[in-house]
Amino acid sequence: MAVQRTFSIIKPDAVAKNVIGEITSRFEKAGLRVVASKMVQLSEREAGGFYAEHKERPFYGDLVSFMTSGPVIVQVLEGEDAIAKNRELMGATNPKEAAAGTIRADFAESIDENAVHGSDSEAAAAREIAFFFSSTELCDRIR
Ligand code: IDP
Repeated sequence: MAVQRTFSIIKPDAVAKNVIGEITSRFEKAGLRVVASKMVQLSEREAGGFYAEHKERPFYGDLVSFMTSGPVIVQVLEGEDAIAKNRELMGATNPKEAAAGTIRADFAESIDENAVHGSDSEAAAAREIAFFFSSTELCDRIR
């Protein structure tokens, strides 16, 4: 299995709940390593651009206002099969359907406030990492 990088957001609901460390700890325990991390307050323009693929969906406006409602932690995670591994740790989009023990089952309240984002493909990971991080903010070869 190849070493990959994936992009993660700890969303405003989880930051407000003070579970940044608990969520990051799940990444680490699963063998993923944080290679970039920062707290940011997204503007409407940034949140809207990040979720542009959902522009026509009925929940787009609510999603943008939720994502700008408070600070988020954006991270790049690295490890074997990182994209799929992170999606597995996150659980289903709707926390009510998320498997027991997943981040969304344990920390999220609803489909629109669901604690975390994670890239769903290599193309998405590359686009999303570049959206938030410059190359000098990504740490290589942490051993
Ligand atoms: P994902 O975050 O599990 O990859 P996506 O389908 O890419 O799910 O949706 C992006 C985000 O949009 C979700 O995490 C959730 O916050 C929000 N969302 C998706 N579907 C709905 C919905 O039906 N109602 C409200 N919000 C939704």
